[in-house]
Amino acid sequence: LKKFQPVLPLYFGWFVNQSTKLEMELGFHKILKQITKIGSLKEELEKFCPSAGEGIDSLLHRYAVPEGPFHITAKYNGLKPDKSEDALEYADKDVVKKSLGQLFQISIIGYILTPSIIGARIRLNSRQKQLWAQDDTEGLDSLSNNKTEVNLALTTVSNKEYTCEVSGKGKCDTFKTSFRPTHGLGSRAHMTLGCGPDSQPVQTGLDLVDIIDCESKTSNNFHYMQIEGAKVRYYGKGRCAIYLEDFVKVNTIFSGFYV
Ligand code: ACK
Repeated sequence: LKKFQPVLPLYFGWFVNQSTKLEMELGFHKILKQITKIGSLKEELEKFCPSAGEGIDSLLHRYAVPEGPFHITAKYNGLKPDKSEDALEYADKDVVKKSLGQLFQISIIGYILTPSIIGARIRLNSRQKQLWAQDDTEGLDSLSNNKTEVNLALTTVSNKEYTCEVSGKGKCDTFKTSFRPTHGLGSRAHMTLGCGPDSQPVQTGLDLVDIIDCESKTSNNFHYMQIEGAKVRYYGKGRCAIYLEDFVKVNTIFSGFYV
């Protein structure tokens, strides 16, 4: 019998439908709206994302929504997937074949905002991690040389007193416990929600690796800002991490994206 070769996609991943995409946009707009009201954070962001301080509309204006459905890339094959042993091997895995077309509930645990991208941060469960084949440490080597720079940025920022108009608390609080919501396998999982000038969606994963690196280098007493439903930390150089108090669950379909 002739064995048919699978037709390989540009990438495999979990996809949300159009109505979920719209709901997600509303959800993160609500969060961003609060962020643009945090006094000194606004000033800090303005340095790295010009006009971000003018409010949500100008902030959103900076970031183009990527074409196509919101998705979490589980395995990127590239433009010549048929030439890639690695892509063929992945497509041939039992867990992949069984999962295609199936429904998965995914947890959004927060958002990241950097001068290059806006992304939703995902926590994968153990079944979802079996499908995960992205590099969680890409770019880390160059980041570890930056240790001093990151610490410096953190110190400078944590010495500031942030005024938070939204919660009305006046000052920021400090975390009492270690704060590493995801690390290790699957920690790069994300959905790209927006791309800044000259930036591509692939940057979201790299910026998330960078933010996780900042989390690992931060003391437990590093400041955060409280907004409604989330905590916000600023890691310098225009990098913000938003930690949702209640995770958002979204339904996705595991599939391939073809070009
Ligand atoms: O936001 P993303 O995960 O980042 O979704 C898109 C998707 O594949 C289609 O472009 C991701 N992507 C692009 N290039 C790469 C790459 N070299 N490594 C990993 N993921 C990539 C991109």
